[in-house]
Amino acid sequence: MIFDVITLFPEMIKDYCGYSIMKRAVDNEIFSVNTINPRDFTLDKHKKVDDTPYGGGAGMVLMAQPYVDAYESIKRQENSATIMLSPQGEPLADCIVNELAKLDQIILMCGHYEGFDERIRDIIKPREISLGDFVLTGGELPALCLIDAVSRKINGTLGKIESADEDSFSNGLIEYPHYTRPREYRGLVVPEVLLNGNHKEINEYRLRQSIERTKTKRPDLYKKWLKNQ
Ligand code: 4GX
Repeated sequence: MIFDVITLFPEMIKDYCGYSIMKRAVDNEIFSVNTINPRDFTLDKHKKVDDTPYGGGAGMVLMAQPYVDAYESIKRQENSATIMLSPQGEPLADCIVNELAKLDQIILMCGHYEGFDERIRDIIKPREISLGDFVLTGGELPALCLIDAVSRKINGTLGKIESADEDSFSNGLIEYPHYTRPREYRGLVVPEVLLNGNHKEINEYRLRQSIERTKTKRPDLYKKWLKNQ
């Protein structure tokens, strides 16, 4: 898998991918993360990437030419998708993440300011994905969230112990409570069932906890889960 990120702030992308599980997977060549900076494709001496909006109004708009040229410089793999991160997109969810994890290449378009000259959308025709109904200052964080979520579904990114099969959402439920040493902390004790080594009982306990928690914390997910039983 190759992630190609079109961004005016490549360091934001590179830095995040240099830690923890992401770093290990990149080092092991499970996937790679490249950045393409539209500023490198400007044609004027001031390297201008944005301009004031036609029709007036606040903020700046990203110019079409540097962005489209940056996009067209990317070598396309056969099995690829181009995604624009924007509050106008479809909300990201586990099923979309699974679908994206099957691709060989994901091109991510990060915007800043008021967004893109509409002709960038007209020409590139990206799929638009949103992280949720709130507004950020730029597309880099949502792009990183998408890379992070997709990369952990790729074989080799997670070790056996971190396995994605036991994630929340893989079974439509949120996670059961976790505990580690010590057995007692500030008078709070670890549930007895987790200490007895009976894995059938432990699994039953965990499933019951997952169901209970989903019911109270995420009634929307619980309804969907019930339907699928
Ligand atoms: N989930 N933003 C993108 C600039 C922009 C505006 C319009 C394209 C069209 C966001 C989100 C998000 C803020 C990233 C505006 N780009 N992205 N940016 N929520 O709020 O994905």
